[in-house]
Amino acid sequence: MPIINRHGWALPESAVTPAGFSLGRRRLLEGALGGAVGGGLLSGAASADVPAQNALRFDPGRPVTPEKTVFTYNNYYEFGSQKSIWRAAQRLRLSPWSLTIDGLVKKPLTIALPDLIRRMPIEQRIYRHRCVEAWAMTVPWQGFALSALVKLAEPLGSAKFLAFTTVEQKDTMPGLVESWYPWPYREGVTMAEATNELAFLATGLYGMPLKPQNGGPIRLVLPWKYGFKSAKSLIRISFVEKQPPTFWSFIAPNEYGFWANVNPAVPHPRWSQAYERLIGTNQRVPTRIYNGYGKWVAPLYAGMPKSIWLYR
Ligand SMILES: Nc1nc2c(c(=O)[nH]1)N[C@H]1C(S)=C(S)[C@@H](COP(=O)(O)O)O[C@H]1N2
Ligand SMILES: [Mo]
Repeated sequence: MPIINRHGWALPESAVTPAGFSLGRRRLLEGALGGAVGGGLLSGAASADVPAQNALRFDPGRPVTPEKTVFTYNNYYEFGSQKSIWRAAQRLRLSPWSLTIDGLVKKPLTIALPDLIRRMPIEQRIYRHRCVEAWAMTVPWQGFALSALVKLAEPLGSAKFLAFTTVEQKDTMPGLVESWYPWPYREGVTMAEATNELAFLATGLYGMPLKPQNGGPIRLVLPWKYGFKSAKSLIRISFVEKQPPTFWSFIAPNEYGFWANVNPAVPHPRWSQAYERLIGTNQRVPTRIYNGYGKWVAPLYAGMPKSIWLYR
């Protein structure tokens, strides 16, 4: 993504896109839960109606990208800067895994991932994904609303932002030796963004546990923002008072600012954002403001300039 304008879209245009993709409820829950628990849970984990309702409310309006494509075309700099890091990423240890929730909260917590998943209302969300490099996909996540985790943490009134931290496994992540990068990978959102109903924590993908290359076992998904905001393989979510520093804004603040809302009218300093390329079909389509999610998120930025994604 980064400093050199490297368009990594050399992808075999093999896969046929499955239209009308949908997952059964059992498969969706199994994906989220990593198959770690038995069937007894399936009846109790979430209201059966929620996934169906959200599948309609968040209809991506275009076919889901083939899973092979989503599994093999990735950005995950801890494993290298090529799109083909999926093989290297298989070394990531996904278990045991725990997530720490701390900072300005009434209920700080370090919780094993399977326990967290059991407590959260698991559902499926099919979201458009838009990378700042001007490529896009359509991705069926399983997981839970970030707002459910905020509720669990009971933030204090002084908490204004959430800061996300990605795991650093020095022995499995060759990219960490690139010492000019400010590891660990960090991201952040405002409290209002975190509690917006679109903000999501994914633990599954295509009804399977989230794979390492896609940010397993748990990652952020913010579909109205450029993909770099959606930090992978989270180990910590801290509630803080001040806008937290972020990985990419440290490297290139005028290219990858804190807000990073998808906006076709604001070019990246080195390329246009007016169009995007759908990975898998190669189709070139116009980019939409907030990646087409303005109905949900535009009010969050009322009064801020339309050139918002550059603003720090
Ligand atoms: N920890 C971490 N998270 C990350 C990245 C990364 O390099 N490291 N890349 C980001 C970028 S630029 C994009 S486009 C998405 C890609 O997610 P995907 O590979 O699952 O499509 O992850 C984001 N999250
Ligand atoms: Mo990206």
